[in-house]
Amino acid sequence: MSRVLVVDDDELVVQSYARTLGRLGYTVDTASSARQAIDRFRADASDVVLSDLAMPDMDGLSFLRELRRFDLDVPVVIVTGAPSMETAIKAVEYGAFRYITKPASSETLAETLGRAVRFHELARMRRLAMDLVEQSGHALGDRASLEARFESAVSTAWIAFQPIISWKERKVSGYEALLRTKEPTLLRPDHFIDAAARLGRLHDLGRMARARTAAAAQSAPPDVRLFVNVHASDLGDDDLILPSAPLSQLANKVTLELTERTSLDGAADLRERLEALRALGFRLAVDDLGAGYAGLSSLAVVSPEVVKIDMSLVRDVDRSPSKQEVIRSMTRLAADLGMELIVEGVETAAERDTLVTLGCDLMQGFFFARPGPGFPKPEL
Ligand code: G
Ligand code: MN
Repeated sequence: MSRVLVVDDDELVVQSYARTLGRLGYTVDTASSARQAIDRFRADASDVVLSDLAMPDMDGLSFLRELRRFDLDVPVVIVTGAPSMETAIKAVEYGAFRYITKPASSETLAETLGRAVRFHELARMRRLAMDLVEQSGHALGDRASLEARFESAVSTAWIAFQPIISWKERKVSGYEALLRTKEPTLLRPDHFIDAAARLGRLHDLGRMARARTAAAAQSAPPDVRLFVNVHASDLGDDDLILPSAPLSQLANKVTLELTERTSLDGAADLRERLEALRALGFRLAVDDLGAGYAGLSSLAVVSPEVVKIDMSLVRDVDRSPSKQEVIRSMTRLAADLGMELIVEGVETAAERDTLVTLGCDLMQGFFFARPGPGFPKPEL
């Protein structure tokens, strides 16, 4: 038997729905406020929720949003006296299943709830199927469920550090800070960042990551430099160039990595902002060099102190004369320009040894140490 949770602040309305739905064969739970409904639902999930749109403690849309933190699939049917286009659009965005107007006839309820229950079953199957093929992380979902997953990802976010070593000196030269989360559907950093982008929360994410990096850096070994990734969109965030921001306090230890993967062309007053960052004491790196973005090279615009060679060029470099030639030239050019060069993604001794013969010294990759909590010590 299917379970329906009826939420309305009007006791008479609740009783009337309960009778009708009981006759239709549903097991009915009731709640007289949104808060109570959330508690009920968490204690014992129902198959479908029938909710009033206007309630004193929480409106129907906030209720939907809150509910989605606990359940991404349960269909919610919103009942309202006066529908407006705007609320209808919002309701759909937050994953309302359907919208019905008061007073709802027994036939309408039967038909709507019947479909909702089947939909729920389908949604559960779809999730099951996605888990089977391990794609749930990238599934779009509705906005409310994306928000719920994003919030969970933010609240369980942590910073991993991966050493960058100097091979000549056999010592750690710095650590790259890498954003990680425990939210199972957003484990891949690119999915996490995608979610932020879709929700318009990139700046929030960047601020959080920088603040946590600054906090974690308090326990860094002395004399190591820190490398911090900055998304192209962060360049437009005033927090990045704010002298009182947590990371700005450590600026003279920090190199900001700007990826070559996305274009910097869109960033407003880019040159001024890069100037401001340098004035605070930050150094700048162009990250993922050679990763295939075809637009104007950020090298010319940024004129970085550091370049990081993308791991696609490093992979199997010992067996690819053409990759060797490219890296040899890059190493020479960087030296001529007074830029530091770091090779990323070194996974084998053969890659390391080849890179050394090509003139590389600063290296990073699983071969030395995987990113991890604290400041992992590399194999040297
Ligand atoms: O784009 P960026 O260079 O910031 O990406 C760094 C990412 O590369 C991190 O997520 C890190 O876990 C990953 N990484 C670091 N070292 C290696 C490596 O040796 N091999 C592979 N495949 N990935 C690596
Ligand atoms: Mn990086």
